[in-house]
Order: sequence, then structure tokens, then C-alpha cells
Amino acid sequence: MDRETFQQLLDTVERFVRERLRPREDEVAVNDAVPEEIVRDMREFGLFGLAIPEEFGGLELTLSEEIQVAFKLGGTSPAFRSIIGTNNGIGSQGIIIDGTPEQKAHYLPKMASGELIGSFCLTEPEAGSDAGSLRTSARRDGGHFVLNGTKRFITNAPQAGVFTVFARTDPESRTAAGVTAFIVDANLKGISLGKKDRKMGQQGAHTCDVIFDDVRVPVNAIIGGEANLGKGFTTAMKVLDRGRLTIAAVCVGVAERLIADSLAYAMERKQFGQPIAEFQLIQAMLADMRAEAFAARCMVEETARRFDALAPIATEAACCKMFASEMVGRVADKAVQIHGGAGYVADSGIERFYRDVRLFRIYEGTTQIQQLVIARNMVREARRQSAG
Ligand code: COS
Repeated sequence: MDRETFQQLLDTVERFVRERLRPREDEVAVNDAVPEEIVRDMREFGLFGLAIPEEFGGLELTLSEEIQVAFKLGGTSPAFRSIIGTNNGIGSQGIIIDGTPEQKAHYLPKMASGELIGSFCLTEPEAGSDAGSLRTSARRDGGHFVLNGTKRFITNAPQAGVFTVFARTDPESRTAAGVTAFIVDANLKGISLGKKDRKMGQQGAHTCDVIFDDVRVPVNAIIGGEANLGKGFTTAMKVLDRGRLTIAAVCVGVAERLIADSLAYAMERKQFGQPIAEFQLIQAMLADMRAEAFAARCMVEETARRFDALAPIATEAACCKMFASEMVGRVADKAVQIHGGAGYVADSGIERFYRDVRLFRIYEGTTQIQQLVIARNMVREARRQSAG
């Protein structure tokens, strides 16, 4: 995309966030639903296909461009971004990265337009951080596989038309080896949904269980075809590397929003005869918020640049996810503190953000999993260097 067209897209998203989304944040939280006309506008702007190749109807943004859009979308309730989040991220990337040409041609155009919502089924009741221990089974039966198992906390599952499902095709294995990724239409016989989860925050974004009971899928539902039998875990990890970076970008956007709100409040709110922004203890909080958000923004931009230059980013994406999600938690906490009583009551929206951002430290890999990924990769790298 040329610079000018991309700038127009960014301006459109910024205006959309400011004029259409922010005024409805409270309504979305209260009704636990994003209004249909907003979803329609998102479709029109092409927001469902930001990361999908142009040949399949998407905007094919580079990751450096996509994170700029995510910074802007972070300027409002995360529930809005969640609607398009899976189609741009974990719900479509398995096919984009590892899918066959037929799978891409079949699914991506409808995902790019937003007609079809994709959803990522990795987590299970007994397999969260230890994703490699998943139990959902895929038993071979001639030209088909038969899926059985339960997936948990699946984002956008209630809206999804297609699932990326990770299941164990090697019944002997207990680890990441022997896991295969399937692309599964949501309307197949044997698929049912649990009731919508009641969550701490991010109302308007929905998760639920997805239950597979003797669901028959053809062999060509394996992402990447039969050659990828048993290689699904690697697909999941590649998808998550990218996903973690976009989550970090959203954290930066939300932090910047909370900083702007806190600054505006501090400049207006008077105590002891002057705006509280004049007090050094308030200034210290504002300065810390600004510096931390800036650091996270730089990390995210640099990692996206590396990704676009085809460099490996597993370690850096984990650093970004860990730092940015923890950062926005601290920023939200200070935002409540600066707002005082007004930050604790629901009307300001600050307490809602405080609850919303808590999820960022958990999904697409907890902070502790990011620490583990970073440290493991450091040790591996050091071993490689000393061996070489
Ligand atoms: N890119 C490509 N391949 C990767 C990879 C990456 N970033 N990370 C791991 N792999 C591959 C490994 O190379 C290995 O393949 P080989 O056996 O062929 O070498 C395979 O995946 C298994 O890797 P590993 O041995 O590191 O797996 P572990 O079971 O030890 O688990 C963690 C690794 C803990 C990092 C993984 O389970 C994880 O990310 N857990 C969190 C899951 C998560 O984020 N859930 C959120 C829900 S989805 S919203």
C-alpha cells in the first residue's frame, strides 16, 4: 500500500474510533454486544482483512502497518478490536502461513470481507499454558478424521463460521509432537457451543467452550494438507508469535488513551487551589506512564520491522507481549489513582479499562509463558554460539 493510501486508512480508523466507537463504549459494556451497524462499518473499511493478502481480498498490510492500525484501535474499548482480532490474527493466520492454495482460496476471501469469522481452538480445560498436552483427538477413519474433545475460552466462537482446531492425531504421543491443525467449518454435525463465559471485563467480546463430538472432517481439512500431519503445534506457535505482537500493539494504544484521559483530568481537576497536574506526585505518575508506553511502542515497532525483514521474532514478540501487557496494567492502575474516586466509579470508564486490560497479561500466552519463551531462547542461542 502506498504511503498516502495508508495514511488515509489510519486517518479513517482514527476518526472512526473517535466519533463512532468511543461514544458507545459504555453501551457496549452494558449490553455485552457491539452494535451491528458498527460491525457493518468495520466490514466496509476492510478492517476484517488487514492482514490478509490482496489476492484474497484483504489489504495485505505489512506487520509494521498493521501495528499502526492496532495502536489507533487501542484508543477505545478492546471489545471493538476483538471483533476483527481473530480474522486478522489467530483465526486466519494458520491458513495464511501454512494453508494449501485451495484452503486459502476457499476461506480467506470470506474472512477478508468479514462475512466469515475465524476462531482459534487451542486451549482446553486441562491444557492452557501447556498447550502441547492437549487431549482433543483426531482419529483417522479412511479419508476422514473424527474429532472429539472440548476447547475452552475460545474468542469469537459464538460468531465463528470456521475454527482452526488443534487435535492429537498420534494417540501414542502426550506432547506437542503428534498434534495436527485442522480447518473445520462451524456448522458440521457434532459441533456445539457452551454458554457464553461471564468475564471480568471486555464485555462485547465473547468467549465460550467449543465441543467436538464425533465430528468428521476430510483429510484435506489438515492445514497445509497431509504433509503437515503431526506438525500442527509449530503452526500454532508461528501464529502466536505474530498474534503476541499485535496484542502488544493494542496494549500500547490503550495505554496512550489512558494517559491522554489522565492528563486531561489532571489539568482540569483542582485541589488545594490548583490543577492537580501541577503537583509533582501526580507528575511523577504521568511521566512514568508516558515513558513506559513509549518504551513499549518502540519495542513493538522495532519487532514489526524485523518481522517485515523476514527475521525470526519469537523472542522479541514474547518480550513485547510481556512488557506491553504488564505496562498497560501499571498505566491503568495509575489512571485510576489520578482520577481518584472518579476513577473507581463506573461513569468515567477508567474502571472499565482497568478490568479490560487485565486480560492482556493472560491470553495468547501468560506473562509467565512469555518469560519462559524468552529465557529458553536465550539459553538456546547461547548454546548455539558456544557450539559454533
Ligand atoms: N515458531 C515455530 N516453531 C516453534 C516455535 C515458534 N515460535 N516455538 C516452538 N516451536 C516448535 C518447536 O521447534 C518444536 O518443534 P520440533 O519438536 O519439531 O523441534 C515444537 O514447536 C514444540 O516446541 P517446545 O518443545 O518448545 O514445546 P513445549 O511443549 O515445551 O511448549 C510453550 C512451548 C510453553 C512455549 C507453548 O506451549 C506455549 O506457547 N504455551 C502457551 C500457549 C498459549 O499461548 N496459549 C494461549 C491460548 S491461544 S489464545
